[in-house]
Amino acid sequence: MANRPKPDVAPDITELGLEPYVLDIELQGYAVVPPEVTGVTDAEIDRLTQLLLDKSEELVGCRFSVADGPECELDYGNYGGTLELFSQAKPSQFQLMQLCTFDRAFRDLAVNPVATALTRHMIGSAARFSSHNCFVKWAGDGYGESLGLHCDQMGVPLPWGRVALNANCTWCLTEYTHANGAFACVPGSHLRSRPPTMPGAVKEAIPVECPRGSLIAFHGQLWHGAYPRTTPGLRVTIANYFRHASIQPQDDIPNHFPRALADDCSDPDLFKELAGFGNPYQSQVLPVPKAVRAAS
Ligand SMILES: O=C(O)CCC(=O)C(=O)O
Ligand SMILES: [Fe+2]
Repeated sequence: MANRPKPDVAPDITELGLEPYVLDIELQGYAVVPPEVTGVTDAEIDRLTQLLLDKSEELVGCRFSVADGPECELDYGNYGGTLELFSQAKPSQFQLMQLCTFDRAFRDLAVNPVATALTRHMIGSAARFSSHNCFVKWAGDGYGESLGLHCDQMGVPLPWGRVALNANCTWCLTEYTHANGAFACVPGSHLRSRPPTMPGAVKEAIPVECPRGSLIAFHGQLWHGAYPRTTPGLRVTIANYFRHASIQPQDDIPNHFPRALADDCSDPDLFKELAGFGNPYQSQVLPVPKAVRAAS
């Protein structure tokens, strides 16, 4: 039909067949994208997981396995956690940070075409990296009764508009079930333009259950958290966190990320753009006029 209106999405959304996920993001505030669509293979998920388990062992000092969890009891001392503080829950996870400095596999994931197309749908062409983190979680209190419900955009003052100022690409390296400690969210809450109201939000929350390798892409205004893990073993997650260029990054990637590493990935140009390297005004970027003196 000659006059059929064009859908209001970028060409890469159409080319990658992502319209159903865009619709989910628009209506529910999140989309669960299966590995067949993201193109991330089973072997790649295995390798990412093993790298993270090895790094965990290096930092914590005991072995970790997806099936059995940490080999030892873990002691956090007086550390109370982050989202755990909402309910005074005892932390049963830790985060590994700056993943893109560890190995090329994490940089390739950071520029995954499906994840970045969905992120740009939410934030626009001003999308930039904020931080790249891993969550390693075992059986325990999780975030407690509050489920740690929050919005990733909560640092931005109200009123919030419809453009996401943060977006999150959560890669589930292990299967997500309610009992395994799945992501929790209130579908459609990104349309309420405000942070969660407690404790009512907990009753509205649902577990997002999905197979290993899935991507959960979600809007910075979605009310979300996670359920405690009640089964043995580990939930291993990569959270690639994006921001609008007007928002401060969690990790100062523009100034501190080693630039040579950015060239070593599947899409260096995209990595550098999302990293936000080369901000102007950090040197005398604009010329100054020259004084012209009359010859004496
Ligand atoms: O523990 C989780 O799954 C949620 C973590 C979270 O809030 C986030 O990645 O923004
Ligand atoms: Fe979050």
